[in-house]
Amino acid sequence: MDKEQVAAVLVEIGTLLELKGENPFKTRAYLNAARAVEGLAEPLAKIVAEDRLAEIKGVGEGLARKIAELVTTGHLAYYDELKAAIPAGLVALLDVPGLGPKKIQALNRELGIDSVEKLEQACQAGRVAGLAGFGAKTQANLREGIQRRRTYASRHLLSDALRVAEPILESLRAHPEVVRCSVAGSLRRWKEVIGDIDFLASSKDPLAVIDFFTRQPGVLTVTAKGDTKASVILVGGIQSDLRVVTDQEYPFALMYFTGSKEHNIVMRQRAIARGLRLNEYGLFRSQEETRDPTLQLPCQDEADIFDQLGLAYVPPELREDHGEFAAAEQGALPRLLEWTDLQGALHNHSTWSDGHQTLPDLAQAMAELGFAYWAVTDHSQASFQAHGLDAARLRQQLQEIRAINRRLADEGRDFRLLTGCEVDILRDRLDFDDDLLAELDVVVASLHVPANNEAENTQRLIRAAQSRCVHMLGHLTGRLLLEREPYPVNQQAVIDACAETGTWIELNCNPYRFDLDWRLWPYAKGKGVKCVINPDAHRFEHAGFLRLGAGVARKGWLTKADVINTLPLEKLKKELQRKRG
Ligand code: DGT
Ligand code: CA
Ligand code: CA
Ligand code: ZN
Repeated sequence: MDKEQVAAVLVEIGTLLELKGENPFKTRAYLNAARAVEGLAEPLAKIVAEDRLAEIKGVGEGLARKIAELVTTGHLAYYDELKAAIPAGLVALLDVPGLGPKKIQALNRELGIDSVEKLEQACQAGRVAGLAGFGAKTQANLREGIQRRRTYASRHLLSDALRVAEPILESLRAHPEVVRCSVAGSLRRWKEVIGDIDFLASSKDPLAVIDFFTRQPGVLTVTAKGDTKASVILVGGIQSDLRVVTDQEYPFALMYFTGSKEHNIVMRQRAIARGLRLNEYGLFRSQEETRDPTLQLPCQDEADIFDQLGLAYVPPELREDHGEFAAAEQGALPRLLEWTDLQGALHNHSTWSDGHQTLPDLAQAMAELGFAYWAVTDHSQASFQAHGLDAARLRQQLQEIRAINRRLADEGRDFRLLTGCEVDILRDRLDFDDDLLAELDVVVASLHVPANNEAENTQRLIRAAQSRCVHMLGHLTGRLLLEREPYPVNQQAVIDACAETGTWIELNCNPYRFDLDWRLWPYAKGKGVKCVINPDAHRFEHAGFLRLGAGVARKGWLTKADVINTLPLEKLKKELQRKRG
């Protein structure tokens, strides 16, 4: 286990202990240790190997032993026993938004609630509202949270699915009996939310490959194991299938299992219209369903199949039956953005607000990653919970950034930090005056405290777009995938206003956001609105979100020319002046 995973288990133990009603000091020890582990600069495995865990502040001998067990075996007996000792229903209640250990204890003590089902019934009967510390509003929120969890439980963020899928894919590809191997399904199509992970491999020895798959480190449970197919549950509770086919069938199976279903249906119809049959086994010269190899049209890869059906190769991200057929028929598919086209990012945070890295550390790390620029856009004063900056602090920050840039210039480095801020869109104005905003290289305007009213939110965003100081709108709908619905807003109207005012729209590529949604980018692009792919980074690692965001941009049909942060620094600076000039 790496440090993030270990820290997650420690946090979980702390929560379980609290749920059990243990002494708060003991609980807090686990949370502190989790934070210490997460903040380690060295790899955890190295510290364990050198037996130096107990040297970490906040980690005593007992905790050191537990961490070592987690790192070396991936399991912890103490944790398993603790989980087993607490009724599963109580643990499940932790997943209900708004419920922590204290509230769960109260519900259990006062109303005998020990499961999500019982909580839902109690809410329906109105018995929760009467409890001290709950009230009618909390009761309504709990009900809603339970319903939302139910629909989301079997769905996962793209980033979580990739994190478990990629090592398995790599390992399958290295297996000597595997000829070709890929992910398929929604993951290959780069959907923002994934149901299950589909793997496809070709091999002469399917049994060996299937056996190997079921023994991968990420596999928690094997739910089915046959001659050509296996199903497992992976870490994080994600379901996954592997299918193994012959190498001749591989392109057809890959196309079929990549989907989407809607895309597949049109493909099949196109085949039928040509007197052919397309299925997961092949493309056949036949008027009816068949698997007869003598009728097979030879295809080496997916491109050959598209070609047989009169289409240019359609990248997996576009296979949603959202216009790809018309474009592929006319050879008019765009050449999609590549994530290596990105030169930097224009919405990021530092320790000056709620980010985890200092400005010098950011400059150093982002330059090393090969970026040309990195804008620091910390929160403005209204976002006090995120330590937003007031005007005086922001001006101080500008001084520091300029000093860092002077040093970079002296050292002959090409990389630059850009000054900026993520300014809050308030009810009737922006959180900073135009004078101050005009001093900044980059201004992102975001709505962090929306109204419960579509017209008002839409109006506020449009007004922000009309400001000459605002370069782009940040995370337009405020959604958090699988957690929080978008606030009510007329996105089309806001896009139209951005088109009129020359304002860019962010594609926030935090994996919870991917906001603006890929479904709306073709509309925005049609209106001439430019995209900025922003990680909204609060930590070094978040630079990696750019790769995810580029995939989402591809899914939105965007090319290099549609995305502002593909520009080199000098051209970017010119674009940043355009609205102001
Ligand atoms: P997911 O897993 O819900 O995120 O979405 P997918 O697209 O990965 O769907 P999944 O895993 O059920 O199936 C993988 C692919 O297999 C799907 O994208 C298209 C193909 N497929 C599955 N069932 C059908 C079907 O009934 N008809 C057609 N034409 N294709 C199907
Ligand atoms: Ca799937
Ligand atoms: Ca599947
Ligand atoms: Zn924000």
